[in-house]
Amino acid sequence: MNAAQKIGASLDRVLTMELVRVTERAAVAAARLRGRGDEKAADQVAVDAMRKELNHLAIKGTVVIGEGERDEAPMLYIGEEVGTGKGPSVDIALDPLEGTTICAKNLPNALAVVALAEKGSLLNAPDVYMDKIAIGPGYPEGTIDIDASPAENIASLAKAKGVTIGEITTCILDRPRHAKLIEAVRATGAAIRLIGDGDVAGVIHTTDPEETGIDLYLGTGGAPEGVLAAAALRCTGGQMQGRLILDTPEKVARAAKMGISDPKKVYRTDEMARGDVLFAATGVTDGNMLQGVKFGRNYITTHTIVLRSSSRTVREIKARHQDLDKF
Ligand code: VTB
Repeated sequence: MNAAQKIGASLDRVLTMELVRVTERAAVAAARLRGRGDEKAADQVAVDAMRKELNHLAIKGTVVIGEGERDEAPMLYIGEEVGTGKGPSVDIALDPLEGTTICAKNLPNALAVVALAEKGSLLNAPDVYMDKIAIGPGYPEGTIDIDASPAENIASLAKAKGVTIGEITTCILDRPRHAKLIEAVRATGAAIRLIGDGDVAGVIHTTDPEETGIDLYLGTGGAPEGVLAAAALRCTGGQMQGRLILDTPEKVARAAKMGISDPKKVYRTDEMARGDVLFAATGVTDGNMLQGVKFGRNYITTHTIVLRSSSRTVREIKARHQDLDKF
């Protein structure tokens, strides 16, 4: 066993379940502020809760995808060290509340999300947009191509799945910048699920089309969210491609500082999330894959998906929490 494998083994064994607590705690905190119309407050409580729980983990963790640069994010900023400091050195990508607006409006698919990987194995993406395309597992390599047209990608996917184009559903963020994309997809006869926010969930939904009804994710969203989604796909076996949108000299320079020398590079799933990866997401609001937090009379229930790349195990954990003082 080499050093990397050793780290991998301990990542799996010790941390898979521990990671569940991290997203559970953040999700419950955010869920208390569902539907209140206050995005910032919901995000803040999720950040606090996630940070507290992360600091209980026996890791020497560094946040590489977080709430922002140190000067703009007081907590869980990029570069912040988390964990007890005793344990494997790992990189962490997180979004304590993915879909702050969804949570504030109590609409579907807000999540608390975290990914953990061997040091140096997550793409350190700047907070810019990323063009994304993703499908779930089970399709031949090359079924999709970020440089092909929507019509070509949809036809290729329909063929690989053995269905008609009209039976394919794509997921796209509802944004004016996607007007042409939406038009092009509709022209093919495929269906679109337009989402207001939450493209981490959108990409992950492609991994289980029978459950979620989503076959293909298309469009431009946050690059940090792209890396988080890629971490999930690394664990389940889907295919994702992403290209950073570095459309100003300032963005090119910012990316260069983070080690990105080719501004036009297409990143594949395992270039955004390499090595041994763990991923957890807990539903904040009810969604297509995960139920939201429920507040019972004497308990709270949470629904979490936890994934690990080395075994491709997909665990769904429905937890009933009775020690309410903890939350
Ligand atoms: C997406 C989505 C997020 O940002 O990445 C999106 O996953 C992209 O940015 O939930 P715009 O909102 O500017 O389009 C969010 O909607 C919010 O962070």
